[in-house]
Amino acid sequence: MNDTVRIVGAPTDYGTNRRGVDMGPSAIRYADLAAALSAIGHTPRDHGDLRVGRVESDDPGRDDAKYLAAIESVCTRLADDVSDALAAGETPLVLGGDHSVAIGSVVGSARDADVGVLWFDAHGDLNTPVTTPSGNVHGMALAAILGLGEFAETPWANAAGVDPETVALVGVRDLDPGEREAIREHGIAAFSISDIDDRGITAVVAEALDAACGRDGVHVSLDLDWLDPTEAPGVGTPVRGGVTYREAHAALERVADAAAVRSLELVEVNPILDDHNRTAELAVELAASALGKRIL
Ligand code: 4U7
Ligand code: MN
Ligand code: MN
Ligand code: MN
Repeated sequence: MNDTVRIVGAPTDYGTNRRGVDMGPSAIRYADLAAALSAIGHTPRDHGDLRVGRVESDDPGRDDAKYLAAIESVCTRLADDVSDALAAGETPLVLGGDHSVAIGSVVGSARDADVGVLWFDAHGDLNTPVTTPSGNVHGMALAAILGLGEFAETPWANAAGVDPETVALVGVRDLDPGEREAIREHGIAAFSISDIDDRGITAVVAEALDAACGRDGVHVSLDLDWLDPTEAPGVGTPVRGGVTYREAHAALERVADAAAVRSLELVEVNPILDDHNRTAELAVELAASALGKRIL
């Protein structure tokens, strides 16, 4: 783990139909992210936010992958920032924004490197423009990263070159039919919330790490809707029955123990829907756990 953490805000809401997730980076900073990183011995370097256009004045372009052109513009720039951070010996910490920003994070993290992906989410984010029920690209982010469906012809997205066999979904509980098929067809390791019920979070995370660790480590993508909505109400697509506060910390502590975190992102925090910034505060706490915070 590097000591310097480069914070990059990607304030998008192009990938979702609920407005407000573009304020995620501000809310997470306001929840004292920098202080939390300093307290555990890291040096935070805040690079500010990427410039992102306003969804209200942009054209969605197509119904089956809305605002894909705008998302390309953000993700291409984000990928460069993430790979610059790594080249400078810093650990990238990306603040979303909706989950479509993961395309940029992973493309940047995997540039000239062998990287796996740990996807902590209620959802699979494995839809393609053919299978999507919504047209929202945040539900297609992982499919884009893996070059599934038409994303095979979307060079900026599948530049990641991540092997589906080094991806693990942890705690999924809301999958669409096309996503189940993608998991089976491409051999993606998927651990559902019932696997966590049966075997416990630490056993599941150990297996997910085994599946997802590339030679150069792992990109950790944390969608706050992974947690139960009682803990994380400030998200656009809440799903009941999520992981608990302690399960979430335990998971990220184990990931930190594996000393494998190459890059990290916190996405889908929506301050408009939140309860006094509770979800942003939780995001900060979980980032600290993933970056080495210990109780003793
Ligand atoms: B998130 C959904 F249909 N699967 O594709 C879709 F249920 O980044 C939700 O995980 C996607 O929050 C949620 O629109 C995307 C829907
Ligand atoms: Mn997601
Ligand atoms: Mn989700
Ligand atoms: Mn969501």
